[in-house]
Amino acid sequence: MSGPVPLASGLADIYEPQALAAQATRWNKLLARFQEKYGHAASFVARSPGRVNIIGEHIDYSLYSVLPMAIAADAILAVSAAPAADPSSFRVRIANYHEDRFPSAEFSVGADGTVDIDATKHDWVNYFRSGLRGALELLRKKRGDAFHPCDMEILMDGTVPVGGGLSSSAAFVSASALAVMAANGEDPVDKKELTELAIVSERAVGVNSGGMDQSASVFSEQGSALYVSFAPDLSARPVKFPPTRPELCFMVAQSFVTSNKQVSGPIHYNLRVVECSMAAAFLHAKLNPPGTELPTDAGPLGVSLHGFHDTFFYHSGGSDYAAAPSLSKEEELEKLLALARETFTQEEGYTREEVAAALGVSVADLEARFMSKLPVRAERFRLRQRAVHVFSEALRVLRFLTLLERPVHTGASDTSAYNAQLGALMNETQDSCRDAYECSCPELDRICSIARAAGAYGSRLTGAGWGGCSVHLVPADKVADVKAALEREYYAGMELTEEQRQEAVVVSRPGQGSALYKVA
Ligand code: NG1
Ligand code: MG
Repeated sequence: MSGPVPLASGLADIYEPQALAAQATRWNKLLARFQEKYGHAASFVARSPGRVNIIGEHIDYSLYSVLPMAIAADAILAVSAAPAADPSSFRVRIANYHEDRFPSAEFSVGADGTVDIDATKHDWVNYFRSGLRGALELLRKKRGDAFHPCDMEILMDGTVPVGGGLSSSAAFVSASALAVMAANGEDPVDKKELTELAIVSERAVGVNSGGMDQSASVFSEQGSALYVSFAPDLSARPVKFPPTRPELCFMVAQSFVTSNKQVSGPIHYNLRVVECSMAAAFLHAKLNPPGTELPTDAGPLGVSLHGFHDTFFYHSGGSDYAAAPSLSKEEELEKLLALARETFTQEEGYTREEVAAALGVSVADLEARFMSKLPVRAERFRLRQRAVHVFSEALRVLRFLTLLERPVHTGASDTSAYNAQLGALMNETQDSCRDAYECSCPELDRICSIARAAGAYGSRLTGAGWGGCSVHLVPADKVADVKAALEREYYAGMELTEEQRQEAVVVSRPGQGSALYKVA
């Protein structure tokens, strides 16, 4: 990331022209409140946005590529920093613009530099603490033991709805880490380092997540979706949607079904992570001679691999399915999909005993390996469905990308057929999420069918699911119809606040990723 950009010129690069005036007011209010609160001006603002995932659901933690985009809603942190007053510690004062909902906090971090986080308590400041912890670890690694962090004063404002599936958490953690790095003189901030630390940091407060949200929040460029890859290394590249007729819009619709990963995580999300890891080990055992070591810690970012990818492409010895260099990624995935269908014959799932037997280990070993870090309550593990979802979803991402990068419609006056192909892939994702991965819910299913009937090419849940948000690929001339249909057939019967009604359905354009803005 290049150095901070001046505030005034910076805002026009982030927000759409029609939102600019309101956003300038919001930023100015934040800075004025900062001055009022702390008695001096902020020196910079760290910003990171939320995201919506276009395609590639629940495959980031299996290290398959995904295609999200940043949205305009964001977390902004006004910051000032000064050399620590106490030579053996440093102090943080943090407040939220919406103080009534998010109370202020003040804490010191001692000489050992340990930032305590109590993940069992719901506290908005935890997200800052996790970004702080990650940034400090990185800075200490880069600068050695002599590094002494500054005192910091912070005022935060977030516009990403909390718990709404648009990654308010990744926006806040990434903006926090960026703020801490900048406050301690890191200039420029390396986007890859920032993303990697935000991914690891967020695990301290949430679930055992993949890295899609943080990548989208940090790396995105305005006007482009982001193709994010996790293996063999984290990388991201912007991908533009080609011009189409009719023009394409993304609509994001809330279900207002709350999916609180911190409450239901042990049941839902973390169980999926465990099921994917077990499916990978199961397939690995089938593909390799007995006694072949299961891959451990093969994932990026120094944490354990939870998914499939490395199992086959880096570790499988001599099997038909091992990556032959001549196979394209699509061909590899097609083979894996066929293998999963042929291997996992039990629709009803597998018991611990059955999985242990297939792996040639005891149930105690199985539990120690897969279930000791994360609480798991399931009796049966639906390995067939999870594996089929992951491989087919990874394929859909590649197909979607191919469509975007090699559009077949050049010169056509009407690209409806092309648009519909993109939409069909999103619809298949929704079917797979509903039936195979079981991460949808009746409300999300309903929203998708209402939107499709009103003219959306493609409609699906976005993010973890089990509630939260949906994303729709809609021709520009049908945006009003889709909105009206959702209002009439879904939201009308609900009791919503004015704010909720406002943000229930929005048109989102690919937005700008993390950056720093100089105040003076
Ligand atoms: P949400 O719940 O929408 O923030 C989660 C994970 C992602 C990804 C998606 C499913 C976190 C922070 N993020 O997104 O990494 O796995 O689910 O595709 O938990
Ligand atoms: Mg989140």
